[in-house]
Amino acid sequence: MKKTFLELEPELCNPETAYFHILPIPYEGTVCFGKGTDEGPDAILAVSDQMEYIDEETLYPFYKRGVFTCDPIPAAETPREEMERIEETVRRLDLFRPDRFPIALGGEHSVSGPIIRVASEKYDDLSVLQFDAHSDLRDAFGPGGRDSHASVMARALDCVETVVQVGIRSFSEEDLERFPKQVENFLTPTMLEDDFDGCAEHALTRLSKNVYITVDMDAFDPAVAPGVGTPEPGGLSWRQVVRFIQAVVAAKNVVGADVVETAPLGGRHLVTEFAAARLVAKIMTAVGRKKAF
Ligand SMILES: [Mn+2]
Repeated sequence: MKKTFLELEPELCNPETAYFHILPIPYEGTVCFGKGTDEGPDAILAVSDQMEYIDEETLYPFYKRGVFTCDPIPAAETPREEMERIEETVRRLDLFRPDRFPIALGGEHSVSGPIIRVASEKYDDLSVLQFDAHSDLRDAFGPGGRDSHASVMARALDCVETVVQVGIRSFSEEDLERFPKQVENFLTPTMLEDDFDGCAEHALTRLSKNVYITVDMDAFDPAVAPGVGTPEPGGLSWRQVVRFIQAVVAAKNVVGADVVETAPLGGRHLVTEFAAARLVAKIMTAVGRKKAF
């Protein structure tokens, strides 16, 4: 049977009336090191109904706006075909309709590229807020070329003017040469530790009115999310990421999000998929409380 986020009663997962649309994208085609992100969406859906359905900070019942889980996008043969398939699906399902809020579940990070492309056509003045250990700014990398997971923010910058990158602690010389100004949009874990409010304020001045959020689970410290392909020490805490998202949702019009790069460790090591599912619930809470209708 098809897995759905929260396994809700039929009236709460009607695609016509549900506000939140979960889009599982179990794709891994360009990853050259730690593998398993294609199992991420299923693992997140499988643990989602083990959460409580009420937010502990706000007492907001985030499920009540309705949550529809779309059919997973079947993986394509080549990275290019996959990107086209995602773009076509997001368009066909009309996921950026004003009365819908899409949350995609990856899958490797390249899947965000075509979603951001569609969002940038729907919304003028779109910027991207990325949580990630890696800047992902290479113009092309490895087997995926320009559609590599390591190039996804270069692809985002093809469509939007600004990408603010939070949690960054791994980038190449080439990134800095190609995007010399981008360093002003890097907010490293050290910067957040020293001055969280200053960092959030800086992000708000950089981001435009409409914002798309992409979360690579390796932005978190590996203690929070160990099941990722390329773990990097010294990452963000749970509360830093949640508070940052809450601050941006409060100040901007957040139009959609994705949570990618969960690579389940298997067995009883469910920490990462639980963190991803809870993060989706935190995003739903922040967005759902603000956009009351
Ligand atoms: Mn990434």
